[in-house]
Amino acid sequence: MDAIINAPHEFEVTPDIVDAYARDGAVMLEQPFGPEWIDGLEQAIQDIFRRYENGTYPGDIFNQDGRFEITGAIGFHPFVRRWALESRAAEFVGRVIGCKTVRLYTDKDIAFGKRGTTENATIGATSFHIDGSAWGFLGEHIPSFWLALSDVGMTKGPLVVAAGSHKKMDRLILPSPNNPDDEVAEGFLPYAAMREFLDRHDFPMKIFPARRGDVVVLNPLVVHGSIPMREAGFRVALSTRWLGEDARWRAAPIQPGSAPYAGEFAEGSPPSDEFFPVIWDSERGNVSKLTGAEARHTLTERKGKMVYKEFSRVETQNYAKIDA
Ligand SMILES: O=C(O)CCC(=O)C(=O)O
Repeated sequence: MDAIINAPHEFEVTPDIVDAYARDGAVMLEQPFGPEWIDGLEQAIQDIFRRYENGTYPGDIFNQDGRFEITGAIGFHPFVRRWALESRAAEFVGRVIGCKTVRLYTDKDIAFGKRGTTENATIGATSFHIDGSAWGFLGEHIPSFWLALSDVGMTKGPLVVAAGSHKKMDRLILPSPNNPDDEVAEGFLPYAAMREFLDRHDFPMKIFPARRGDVVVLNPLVVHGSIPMREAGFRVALSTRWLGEDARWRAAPIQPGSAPYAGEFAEGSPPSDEFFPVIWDSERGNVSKLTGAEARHTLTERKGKMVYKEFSRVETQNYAKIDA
C-alpha cells in the first residue's frame, strides 16, 4: 500500500528550491504528495475535530476566536503517524535543508485551523513569530513543514514570511505568549523586540497562497505568520517539525515548547534515538521501520488544557500588502 501511495507522484526537490530556502528562509513545494496522502490526512484532521467536539479526543485542542490548533495528531491518529513515518516528507525535509539524516521532532506537530463566518471573516491570523525560540533544541536544522489540507488562498489566511529574516536573527525573539515580566534567558530577546526587528530591516514580505496539498518549508529563525481570513469558510494546514544534523538540546529555561523532555537530556546533546528516531537517511531512504519510530509517539505533553494568551501581537497585515 505504501508503494501505491508513494509511487505515482514523482516530485523532486530541485536546486532552485534549495537556493530559495537558503535565501528566503521559506520555500513552497508544489503538490509533493499523491492525493491519497492528502485525502487521508484531511480526513484524519476532521476525525480528530469530531472527536474533540464529542468529548472523546484524549488531548485538548486550542479553540478560540475562530482559530483552532490540534497538537499531537501524529501521536493520536494512525494515518497521520503513517504519513509522518512512511511518506516522503522526511526525505523532502532532508533535501531542502541539506541534511543526510532527518528525525521527527516528536510531539511538536500542530494543525492550524481557522473558521471565518460571514459576520466576522477577518479573524484567526497568526501573529509574527519565529518557531526556533519555542523549541527545546538550538540549530538551523529544525524546520517546520507546513502542509495545506485545504486551499489556503489569499483570502483564506495564507502564510506570510519576512524573506531573509533568518539571516539577521542573531538572538532568538521569544514567542508572543511569553510573559514579558519573566526573565529573558541569555541568547533570547523578549517578544517586544519583534516590531523593532522588522522595522529596522524592512524585509520583503512574501505571501504564500497555497493550494490544498502544497507545502511551505520554514527555517526555524524566519519571521512568519498568517494573514487573517478575509472570507467566510475554513482553512487548515498541518505543520510538522523535523530535526536535521545540527540540532542540539538546550536546557534553557524556556517556555512551553521545550517541555516535556526538559531535564532529560544534557545541554548540547544531539537528539536521542529513543525520543527522536531517525525517519530518513540519504543512503538507505526511509528507515522509520528499522529505527522503531512507530513506538515513539505520545500525547504526554498535550494532555493538559490548551490555553494560551498572547501578551502582545505584531500583526502580519500591518506589514504585508494584501489588497493586490
Ligand atoms: O498556519 C498558520 O497560521 C501558522 C503556521 C505557523 O506558524 C507554523 O507552522 O509554524
